[in-house]
Amino acid sequence: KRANTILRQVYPIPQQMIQSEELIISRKGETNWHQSQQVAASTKQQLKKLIDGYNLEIRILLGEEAQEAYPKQLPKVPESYVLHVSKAGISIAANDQTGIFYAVQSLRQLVRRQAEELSLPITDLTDWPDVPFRGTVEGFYGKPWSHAARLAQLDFYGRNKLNTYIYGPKDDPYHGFSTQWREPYPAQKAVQISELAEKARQNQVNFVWAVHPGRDIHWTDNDHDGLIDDFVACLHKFELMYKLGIRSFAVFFDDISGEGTDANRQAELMNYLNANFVRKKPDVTPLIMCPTQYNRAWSSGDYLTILGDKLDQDIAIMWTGNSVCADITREGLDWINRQIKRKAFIWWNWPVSDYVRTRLLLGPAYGLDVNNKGTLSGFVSNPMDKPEASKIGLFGVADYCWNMHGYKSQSSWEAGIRYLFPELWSEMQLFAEHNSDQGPNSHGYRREESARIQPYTQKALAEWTSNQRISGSVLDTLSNEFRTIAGAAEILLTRLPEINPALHEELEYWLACFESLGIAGEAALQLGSAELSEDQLFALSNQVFAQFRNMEHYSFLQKQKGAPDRWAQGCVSGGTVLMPFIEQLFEQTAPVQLPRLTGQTAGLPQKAAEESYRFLSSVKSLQSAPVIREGKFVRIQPMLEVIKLAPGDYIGIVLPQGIYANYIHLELENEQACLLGEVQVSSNGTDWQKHEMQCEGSELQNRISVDEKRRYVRFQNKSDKTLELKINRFKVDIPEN
Ligand code: LOG
Repeated sequence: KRANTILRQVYPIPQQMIQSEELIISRKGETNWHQSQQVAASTKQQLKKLIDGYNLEIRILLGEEAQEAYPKQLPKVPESYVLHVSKAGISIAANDQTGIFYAVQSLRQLVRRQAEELSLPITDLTDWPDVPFRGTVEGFYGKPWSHAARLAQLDFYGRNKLNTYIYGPKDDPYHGFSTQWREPYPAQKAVQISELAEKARQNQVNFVWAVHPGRDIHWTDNDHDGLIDDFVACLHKFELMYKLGIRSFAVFFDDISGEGTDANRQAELMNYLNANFVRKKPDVTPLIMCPTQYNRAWSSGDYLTILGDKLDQDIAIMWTGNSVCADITREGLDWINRQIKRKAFIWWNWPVSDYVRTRLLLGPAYGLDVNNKGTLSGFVSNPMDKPEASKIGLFGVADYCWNMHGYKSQSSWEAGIRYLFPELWSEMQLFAEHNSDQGPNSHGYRREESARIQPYTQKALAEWTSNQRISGSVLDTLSNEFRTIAGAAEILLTRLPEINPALHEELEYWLACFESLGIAGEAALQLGSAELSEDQLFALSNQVFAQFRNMEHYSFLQKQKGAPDRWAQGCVSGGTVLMPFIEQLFEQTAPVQLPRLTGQTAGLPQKAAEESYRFLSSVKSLQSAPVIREGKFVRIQPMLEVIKLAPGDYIGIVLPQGIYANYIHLELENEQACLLGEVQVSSNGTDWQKHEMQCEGSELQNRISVDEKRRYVRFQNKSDKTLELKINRFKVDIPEN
């Protein structure tokens, strides 16, 4: 038996595929179509574009006829298909329209079209998905995707065999995370939603519209008609969305506190919608809900088991894993499935970056157990607010969900980049490789970054420390890397505006930083290397300083772009390995080299002693939350989720030696924050004093004299109950310089 040589790979990697020699089909003659049943017009159109006009037989078998033709080969599961290419022609067989559509997506990757001939390998392909519902949940905080971006996503999903798009951007008021969930969409938005629903249909994608009522929901009956008003309001909103063409629905209860979090009531609402809406409309797919306790770290009491027992069996329950942002393990799935008495529907919080907005998450999708098949009902990924850049990660998600045992994160990532950026793949791959980690964050979720080069950066620093010299091979490797980075960034900045303007718009300042990083890195390495004249020293150190100032400037521009979003942040490129490397190298080489120059001082602008501003909390799970200094403001990076402070628990900020607070401003999104807790200050971190605040709703603020020398500021729960709140703002002002 000959080994199965794959002439052309197909993504997502098929379950079973055998290929032999290449077949050449000439243009002379005509295409003979045989089909048993009506194939969806949009699918047929795509197929025609691929093969029409070439001399071949094409046979399409759907439903029963497909089973009759391939009784053993075609799996009896939705979306499966058989694609057979032989000298006699092409046969496609599937149980349903989606299967036919997917066969066409695979065929597209097999054919090479030339003017006079078509070439494709002789192929025997049998395929089916490991996860029934696969796709994305637009569920992040921050600027929602644009209409054009969503249309492009839906085409991308179709091509990559993703069948689910859940619409739930936190910042769409009509989705409802504000209080407008009951209201209909304005006319223009409504038209766009209809367009998206239609685009989704053409791509065999379920467009799931989600409502987020829990921040302002009342389980009461004001009309005393025996019906809870907000149950009716929710059903009414679904009816409106149905009229716009939506056939799949979800209800989200994440990141809320108070009345809305009651598991019994949530289950009653879901079952009500199921009975009075979903089951009454034959063309509506089963409901999905996102619970309030949506991850294991936050689960407590009987919340999950109440849902498990009470929620109708055909309603899916979403789950982010062992914590908010986490790998998806088999052990974790087995645990939650026992609680909810059904297979969890995974909401994977990657590559979402709303909690680390200076970073890009462009690396491979990994941390997904290949033995999860059969234990989950769906898998959707929450992406970045950058739709084009998110496709890198989503390509991997599609591949994993389709065929877990065939999934290899690294090769899938590389294939995805080649598929997405055929003309610029090597530059994009380099950029992605160095822009993949979240950096320190409150969820403690991290990804590999610059793993290929890190051994060299470590070696360089170690060598410099021990003998103030970096060996030739290490130096060459690193110099070459930084030079390639600067070159790649320049190419991307020049060519993307034409090749992929949407991606350019998303990434321009990160790319600009990447170029500066490359130039700074090369200069810093030279500074630490050979015998240099004073002129050379001067030029090189100036170069490093200049590039760091550039990066600060790009970061500032990126931040402006995000305005007026109060969470707007700048940008960092290579923030985990490359930036720290340049900083450390410079810090070590500068004291040795620079004293030869008069008037030069060490210390890079961006460094600005960030580490010395610290977060302070008695809550263990929060302790990795970053504190950021920007000019005269020092603030805790806003947290998106509801946090729980037990009696006596606190959160706060520590300032560095010799820097004292002169203003305190908190916004804790809990009307009772001021009543139930207090702001305290300290000079030594041990003796605390209450500081009077002016309170207005959930906002607390007041001045504090620098003469009091307060380096420590915290908010403590003084009540005897757990206090739920959100840190929308926790800011301490310090004197400017
Ligand atoms: C939110 C989500 C957000 C994500 C990452 C869920 C179910 N809800 O902590 O909207 O994008 O985490 O920040 C969440 O994950 N809250």
